[in-house]
Order: sequence, then structure tokens, then C-alpha cells
Amino acid sequence: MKLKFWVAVLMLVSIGNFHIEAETIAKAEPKAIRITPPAPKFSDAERQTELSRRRAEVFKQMKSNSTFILRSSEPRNYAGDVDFYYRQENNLYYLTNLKQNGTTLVLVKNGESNQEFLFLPKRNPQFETWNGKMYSNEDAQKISGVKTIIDSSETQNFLQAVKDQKAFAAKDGANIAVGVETAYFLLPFTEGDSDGNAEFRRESEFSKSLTGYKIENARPIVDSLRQIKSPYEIKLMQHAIDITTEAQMRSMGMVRRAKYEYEVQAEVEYTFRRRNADYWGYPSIVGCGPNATTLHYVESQGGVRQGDLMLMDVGAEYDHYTADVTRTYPVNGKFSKEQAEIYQIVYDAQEAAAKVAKPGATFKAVGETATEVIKDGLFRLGLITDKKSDQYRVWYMHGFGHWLGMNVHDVGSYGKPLQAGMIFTNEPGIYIREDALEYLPKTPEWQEFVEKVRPNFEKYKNIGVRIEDDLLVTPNGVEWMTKNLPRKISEIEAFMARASKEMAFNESTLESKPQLAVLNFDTSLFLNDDFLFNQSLSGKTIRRGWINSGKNAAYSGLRHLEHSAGE
Ligand SMILES: [Mn+2]
Repeated sequence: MKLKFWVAVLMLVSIGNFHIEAETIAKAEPKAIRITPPAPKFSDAERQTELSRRRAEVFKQMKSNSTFILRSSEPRNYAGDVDFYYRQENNLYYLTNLKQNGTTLVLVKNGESNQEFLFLPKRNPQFETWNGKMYSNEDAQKISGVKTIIDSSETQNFLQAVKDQKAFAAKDGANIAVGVETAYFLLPFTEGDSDGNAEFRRESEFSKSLTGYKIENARPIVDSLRQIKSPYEIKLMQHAIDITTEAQMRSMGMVRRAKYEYEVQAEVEYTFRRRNADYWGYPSIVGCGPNATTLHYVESQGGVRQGDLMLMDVGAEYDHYTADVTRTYPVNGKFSKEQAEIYQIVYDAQEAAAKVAKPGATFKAVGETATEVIKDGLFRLGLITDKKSDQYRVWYMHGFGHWLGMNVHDVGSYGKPLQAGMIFTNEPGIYIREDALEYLPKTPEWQEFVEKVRPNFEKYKNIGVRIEDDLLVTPNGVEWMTKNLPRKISEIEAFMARASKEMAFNESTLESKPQLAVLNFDTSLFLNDDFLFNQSLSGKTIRRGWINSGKNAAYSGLRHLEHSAGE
């Protein structure tokens, strides 16, 4: 009885504390950070118009008397009976915006008449109990704008009819008279196209089983459409980029207090989720010091050390569109002389490339402009001895950039001149890998190279810099979609000083008081089980058994004495 009384008093006091603390945190929200603007919203009519325009463009490029069959992607196994998060095949999503597994889109062009059909799984209460709501026919019609829906249990019969070159009559009355001359599928480009073979295995196998059709790969059609982003798509891409910008900013604000790379990665991915990104577009690359020189470093197990550079190549995915943004910044907020020298070369290369990027320019020429700046800079620092040779590849071993969209390395030809609506990454880099000189060919030329550059190499060893921005080609040049993220050395240093100060308010919160630690006790108090179990404060449930091992631990002293001194 007495105990319960004190628990009640404590709860009142605690609830009061919670409000005060919540208010303080709200006021201290760092102003230096650019909060992601609201997500773009489209009406049903806007979406349907956009999607039917895309399908109309596909029809335009299909031959007469042809059929295009697009299948949804299959779930991918993670382990045992657990799958990865389901992600729709990009082209099917591009043409329907449907995320449902088991969906097939059929486009039929007979003469000049165009018909669209959608095979869709029927709603199933058992499935919905476990996995959530499925589309009704009306939902699918409303989302995609495709009017004719057929139960996907008939997909196999339909495919058999295609094989037999017969018309298909669905049980509910829909008739599909396939265009009998040409069959389009999404197919690997070549036998050796391993990504294409993995992604379009079923299509490839089925197409090989057909006789009497001319088989065409539909990817050049959809790829060329996807290469030019519509205003609708640009809004989605901008949103993915804005989320990524905020994530990069927050990481710059907290990095000084981080001990391990994974903590910084967590800040990034926390921001992605907090801003309702669907996922990342590719695994986050968060590498500090020497790890920054590994292009696709994903372990994030290394330490975060003052004096080192942090390289972060991360991208939020929003509604099937991904950002791809890299920043390299000093953990302590100030570039050293050597770090700044390398950084400035990469920055200048980016600037030079962006200046020549405009409609009509080739991707290759834009990339070569960046390469020339890199070569000049490396020569100046004594890291190469011959600007006309390929020596620079020792330090800049990847391409200048790539198309960006639904895939991080998006579809589309690199031979086509730039055109308004294309989006590409501008991402030169220099990586002074610790062991780079050990693996060069043992020829007299390379030996001489090694001898000459070694002293300079020692100066810059373990510095890795990549700067990556997402550029939209406009009628007159390019727009930097990543322009809100500091990039100049002076901007980065000023931003980090401010953001780091403003984000310091939650130092203890981040380190030792997760969101649930709303009760700010100074001393350990004994509370009974009733209190720890299922108490709801301002709608939050305190989980039983929750352990806080930091120095301000509120509960650890109560139930887990062995943890109270920290891990
Ligand atoms: Mn990239």
C-alpha cells in the first residue's frame, strides 16, 4: 500500500519531468540542419495521367501485332522462411505503380489498337491476416489506371495460350487476342549479363520456349523512357535527395561524438526511416580514415578518429527512386592541409564537369573534363609523373558518374548526348590506398614511378575523398539537386562547427538515454514489477527488461545491477 503510494507520486513527478524534457528537446532542434520538406503529393488523376502517358509511350515504340508481358519480381530469400523486404520490379512499377507480388502487366498492340490487361492476385483473408491488405480490383484500377483486371490464378493459362498462339478467354469474360508477330519481354542484354539473367530469369526462360514469334527485348524501350525524368519523377527524386541531404547533415553534426562508424551509419538510416524513406537505394558506405579508400566499404565496424576524414556515400529510396550522395568531411570539423589539398582537386573536378554539362554534351566529354582536373591536381602534388599516361588510375579508379533513378546505376545509354530531364551523378574521387604502390606491375617504368611518387604518397597515404552530387540536366545546363548540402571546404567547416554545437544537446540522450528514458532519476530507486511492466507515459510503453547501460541509467540500477557500471 505504502509502496504503491510512492510509486504514484513518482509517476506524477516523472510525467512532469517528461514534459519538461520533451519541451527542451523540441526547442533545441538544431537549426543548421535542413529538415526534409513534406513529401510530394499527387492526386489520383495526376498519377493515372502520368502512368497512362508512360504506357502510351511504350505502345508507340512497340511494333504492330505485338505483345509485351511484364511480370512482377519474385520475393527474394533472406534465410529460411524469411524473405527480404519485397521490392517491385522497376519497369512494372514504372508502368503501374503497383507493389503487389504476383502481378503481370500485358500490353497488346493489334494493328493500331492498344489494349492493357493486369493479372492480379485475388484478395485472400488468410494472407491478409498475416501480411496485410492486398489490392482489390478497384484499388489496382485506381492506382494504375489499367481498367481490365484478371485473376492471377489464370496467368499460367494465359501464358500457355501465348505459347499456343491462341486467343485467351478469362473466366470473368475478358479476352486477350495476343499480337502474334512479336513478343516483348524484359530480357538480359547478353548471355553474360549476370544482373539481367538474375533479374529476368523467368522471362528469359519463357521467351526461349516460344516458337512462331519474333522475340524482342523490351528494355531498350523502357530504358530510353526512364532515362528522361518527367516533372512527376523529378519531384520524387528531389524528395529522396532531400531526405539524404538531411541524413548527411545530421551525420556531420554528430560525427565528432561518434566512436564507431556504425553509429554514424545509424544516424543516417535513422533519418531515412524518420522521414519515411522506403529503404536505402544501396547499402550505406560509411568509412573513416583508411576505410574511406575502399570504394564499396559497407562493414562500418571501424573506429571514428579525430584527425581522420569520414567518407559517406548514402542514398535514401523514396517511392522507388533513389538518391546517391557522397560527402567527405573531417571528423574534428577542420581539414588538415593534406586533406584539403586532395579535397580541393576533387571539388574542382566536379565544378569543371558541371560547367560543361548541358544538352548536347556527351557524358564521356563531361567525365573527361573531370579527369583532366584530377590529372593536373595529382601531377601538382607529385602523385603522378606523366599526365598523358594512365597513371592517374592508381588513385582515381572508378568512373566519373552514372545515370540515377529507380536504380542507383540507372538504365539508359551512355552514348546519347545529354538531354533535359536526365539525372546523373557527378562523383570524381581520389583514394590514396595504403598498399597501392605494392601491386603495380614490376616493370622499369612503374618502378621509376614508385620511386618518384613515394615521398608524396607517404604524405597523403590513407586519405580517401569522393564528392558526389546529383545533377539534373536543364535546357541551359544543370541543376544541382544536392545544392542544400555543404560542399565547399569553408562551407563544410562552418556548417560542422554550428551543427555540432547545436546537436550537442542530445549528447547524453544519444549515448545513454534512448527515447524511452523519460524518467530522469538521479538515484537508484526500487520500483515494483507493476511499474516496470506496461506502464504508458504519454502513449509510450516502457518495455519490461529494457536495459540502459550508460552513465545516466534510470532503470539499470533497479533490475540489472550487473550492467549499471556500463558495458
Ligand atoms: Mn554513385
